[in-house]
Amino acid sequence: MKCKRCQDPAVIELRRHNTAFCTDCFLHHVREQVRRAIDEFDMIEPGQRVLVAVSGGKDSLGLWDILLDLGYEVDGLYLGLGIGDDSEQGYSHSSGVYTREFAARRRARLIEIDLPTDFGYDIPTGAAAARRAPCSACGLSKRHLFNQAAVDGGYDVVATGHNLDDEAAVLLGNVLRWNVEYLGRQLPVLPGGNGFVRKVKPLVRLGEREMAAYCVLRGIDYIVEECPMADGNRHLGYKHALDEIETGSPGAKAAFYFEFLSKASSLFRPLAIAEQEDGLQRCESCGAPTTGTVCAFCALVSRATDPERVAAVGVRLGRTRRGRRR
Ligand code: Q46
Ligand code: ZN
Repeated sequence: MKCKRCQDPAVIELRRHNTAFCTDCFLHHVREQVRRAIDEFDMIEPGQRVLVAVSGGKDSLGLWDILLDLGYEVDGLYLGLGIGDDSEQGYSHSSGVYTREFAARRRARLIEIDLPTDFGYDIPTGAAAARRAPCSACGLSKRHLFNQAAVDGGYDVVATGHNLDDEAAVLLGNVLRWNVEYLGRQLPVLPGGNGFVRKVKPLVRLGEREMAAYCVLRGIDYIVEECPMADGNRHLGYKHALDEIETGSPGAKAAFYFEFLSKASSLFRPLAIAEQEDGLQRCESCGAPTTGTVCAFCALVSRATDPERVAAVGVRLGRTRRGRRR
């Protein structure tokens, strides 16, 4: 198999694009897909400061690498979730190590926030104490803290490593339940304003396999292990279902997502806007925009760190210390 661009031996075949590339042409293709996504959806203006949310995985580290190579002023933000035990193999511990190694290698600036140290809870215990699903408590913590860090640091844009597979899976989940507010907000760019920093997803034109290949070919070490809390997560089931469809019909995933954006997304937009702009005020505890008196994050922290709730969770899970049984 030859590279369709330069005729050298190919290292990867991309059935969706009906093409194959050698290493150099593949790296060019990946950067080009990111550049096109940024242009097409007006994600980042020249000279804007970008904060990329990094988890130590292939998507976020790959995105940081690509944005640096495309010449953006981009710093990283790593959020320690306290998932897994404290050993070197523990999930959060090792994802932090991969992230720091990448930042040091690229001489890039990394901002770190650690939930257990800075806010007094970890995701497994805090979510149980607050009676929320782990991914719900985790998503809420990430959304709030990424936004807050961007506001505090004077960044114009927060970039996340959501790829085409992620976005198509979320879309499938939202369509299966006709979650119209979520459908109205499922965009590659969420505009800023009202205390929210602009959010962008520059990897929407790239799939998981492309990002994994990018990292391998660029020599970027990343955490391969899935988050242990993802077990049984509906999102993973939707991904597998879409992978099956894609195998028989290459390009189906991209068509599903991009045709939604061009043909249907605007129909749901008014519902989402109404929800976001209705009665926003400042959280009386942290100052973040919220529809109540206290924002959802501050409410989560107060429940997740409530000594009685945490003790009850410890007894229920038979825990002797943080994350021991995970
Ligand atoms: S990190 Fe957090 Fe994910 Fe783990 S707890 Fe769920 S949401 S699965 S991207
Ligand atoms: Zn708050």
